[in-house]
Amino acid sequence: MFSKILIANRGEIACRVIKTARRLGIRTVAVYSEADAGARHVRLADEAVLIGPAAARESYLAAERILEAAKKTGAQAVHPGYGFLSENDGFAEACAAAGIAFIGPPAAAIRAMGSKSAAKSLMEKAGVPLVPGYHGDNQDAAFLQKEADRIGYPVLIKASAGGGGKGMRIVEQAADFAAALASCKREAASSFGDDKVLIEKYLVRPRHIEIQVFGDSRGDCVYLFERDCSVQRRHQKVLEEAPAPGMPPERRAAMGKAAVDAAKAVGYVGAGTVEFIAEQDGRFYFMEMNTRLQVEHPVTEMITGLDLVEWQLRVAAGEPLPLAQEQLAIRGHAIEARIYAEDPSKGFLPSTGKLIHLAPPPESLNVRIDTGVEEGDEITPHYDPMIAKLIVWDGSHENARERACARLLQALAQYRVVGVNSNVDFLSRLVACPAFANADLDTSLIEREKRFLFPEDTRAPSDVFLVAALAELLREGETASTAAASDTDPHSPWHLRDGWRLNSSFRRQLVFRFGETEKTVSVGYAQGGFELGLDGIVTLARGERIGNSMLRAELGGTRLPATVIAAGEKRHVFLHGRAWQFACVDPLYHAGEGAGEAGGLAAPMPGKVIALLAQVGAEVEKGAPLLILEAMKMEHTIASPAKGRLKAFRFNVGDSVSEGAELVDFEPEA
Ligand code: MV4
Repeated sequence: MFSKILIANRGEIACRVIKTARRLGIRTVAVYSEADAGARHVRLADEAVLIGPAAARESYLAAERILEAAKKTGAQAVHPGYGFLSENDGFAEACAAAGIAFIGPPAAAIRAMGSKSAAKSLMEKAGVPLVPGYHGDNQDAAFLQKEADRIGYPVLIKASAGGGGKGMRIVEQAADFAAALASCKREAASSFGDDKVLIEKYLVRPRHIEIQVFGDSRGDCVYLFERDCSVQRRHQKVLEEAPAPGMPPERRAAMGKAAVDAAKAVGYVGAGTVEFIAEQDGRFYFMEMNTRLQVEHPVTEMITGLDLVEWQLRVAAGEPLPLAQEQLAIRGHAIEARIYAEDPSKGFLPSTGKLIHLAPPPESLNVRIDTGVEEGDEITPHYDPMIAKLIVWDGSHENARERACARLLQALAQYRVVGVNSNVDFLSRLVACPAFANADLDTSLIEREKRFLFPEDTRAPSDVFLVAALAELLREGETASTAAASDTDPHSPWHLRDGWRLNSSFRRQLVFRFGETEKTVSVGYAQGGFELGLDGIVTLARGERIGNSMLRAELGGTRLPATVIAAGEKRHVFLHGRAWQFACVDPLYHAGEGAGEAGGLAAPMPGKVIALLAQVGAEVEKGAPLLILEAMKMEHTIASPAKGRLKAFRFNVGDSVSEGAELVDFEPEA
C-alpha cells in the first residue's frame, strides 16, 4: 500500500479522499489554487502545495504543476477525484511515465470510453444492449434520414462527441429530420469541433440508472449494484438513491452483468460507473461509462457498508478486489441530496459569498455529510458552488425508502445556510412531492412537478414575523443590559427596555421587508413578555434566546422552537422545518443611512430625544442602537449606519429636534 498520496482536486471530494487515507495511515498532500489557500481540504491534508491562480486551467487542470508537486513531496500515487483531470487520458499517462500511480483506470480505458460513438460500437461487440439506433461513420444526410425512418419516430439526434445533453435534437416526424440534423451538426461543430452525430430511438419518460463497477489489475470485476439518478435538472443530478426503487433481483443481475461486460471490454481497473437509460417497463440500454469515482458514490457505500476510496487505493496499489460478487449484498436504502449555493427561483443561478452561518444536521449512522466548506468559508465564482452532499440511510427491511425520505426531510429542515442562497427549501419540497415520495421517477420529474416545486406564493405565516420580532426584542434587551452594566448610572430608566416612559403610552413598531411587501409588528410591553400586534391580531409573546441564534419562543401559549439568525439587516427565520428570509428595517434606519455616510445622522421628522443608548467615544457595530427619538407618538431607534465610532451626541435627553437635524457625530470605520 502507498504511504503518501497526492489529491489532485479540491472541495468535498478532496476532503473525502483524505478521510479514508488518514484512516489507512496514508499521508496526504493537497494541492490548491490561490483562491483556496484557506480551504478545508488544505486544512485537513498533512501537506499542501500551491499550484497556481484561481482559474482551474492554471491550477487544478495544470497537469505538469500537479505532477511536479507529487514529485517534490514524494507522493507515490495521485487521486484525481471527479471533474478536473479525472478523465484525462493524457494525465493518467503522464503519471505512469513519471512513475506515479494514477488512482483510476488505465489511460486506454479512459480513451475507449471517451468517444460516445466509439464506445457504443465497442459495447455492441461486447453484447451490451444499446438503444435501437445508428452510430456508424456514414454521415450522409440522406442515409441518416433513412436510418431514422427505419428506427421509427420520435428519434433523437445526438452529437457523438457530446454528453450531458448538449447538442441533442428530438425529431417527432420524418419531415422535420433534415432541418434538425443540419442544426444539430452546426451546434456539434461549434461546441465540440466535431459534427459527427448518431441517431437513436427517443425514449419517453426514461430513468437514469447506473451501475457501480470495480475492476482489479488481475482482470476481476464486480458490480456494487445500482443508483437511480433520474431526478435531474438540465442534466445536473439533484437526488440520487440506491437501490433503484422497484428493481427486481433478476433485472439487477442482468444490468450488473451488462456493466461488468462493458468494463471488461475495455480492460477496466478501479472504480467506474456504467450509465444506462431505462424504460418504465425496465428495458435498459447502455449510455456511457464514467471512468472515475462519482459524486454520488456515498449512496453505494451506505447500502453496501464499503469504503469505495479504500477499494480504489487497494486496487491501484496492485491488491485484488477485497470482496467477490457473492460476498456483496444490499442493506437498506440511501438517498443523497446535493446542497448547492444557488437560487432555485432564479433558474438555479449560482450564489456566491461568505457562509456567515453554516450548521448542517448532526451526523449519525443514518446521516452523513460530505463537505469541503465550513462556517466562515467562501463560495467563490471560480468553482462548482456545491456546499455539501447530504446522505441519509435507513436500514429497515420493509419500508426503508419511505423512512429514508423522512430522514432526509428532517435533515433538510435542520440544515442552516446563511450568507448565500441555497437550494435547501427546494430540496425539501422535492423530497416531499408526491411523485418522488411514490418513487414515480423519470428524468423530467422536476419539470413535471414545477408548480409544486416553485411555488409563486412565498408569503410567510404570521408566526414567522412574530418569532422574528420576539428575537429582535430579546436581542435588544440583552444589548441594553450590557450598556447599563457599563453606564455610570446602571439604574437609569432609559436602559429598561420594558416600555416604561414618563407620560407616554406608545407602541413601537418593527418593520420587516419581504420582497416588495412590508409587515409591521407593533410592540407593547407586558409582564414577562411582549404584546405583538400583526394584521390586527395581538399575540402575547415571550421566550429566551439560547446562544446566538436559537430561540425558545412562546406565542399565545404555544411553544415554538425556532432559529433566528441576523446577518446585517437580513433575518433568517427557521421555523416549521422551513427557512424564511427578509430584512428588518428600522423606520429611521434608512432615513439616517445617507447622512451617516457624510459623518452624521439626521432626524427624519420632528421629535424629541428620549434616550441615548451608546457611549460617546465607543466603537459601534453596524446596526447598533444609538438613540431613541419619539416622534408622532411613536418611538424610533436610530441605529448606526456602519461600523465606526460615536464621536458625540448633539442633543440631550428631552431635547426637541427639528426634521433634518444632525443627531450625532459619527465616524465610519475606514
Ligand atoms: C436519451 C433520452 C431519451 N432517449 N436518449 C441526456 C444526457 C445524455 N447523456 C443522454 N440523455 C438522454 N438520452 C434516448 N434515446 C433522454 C435523455 C435525457 C436524460 C438522460 C439521463 C438523465 C437525464 C436526462 C434528462 C433529459 C434527457
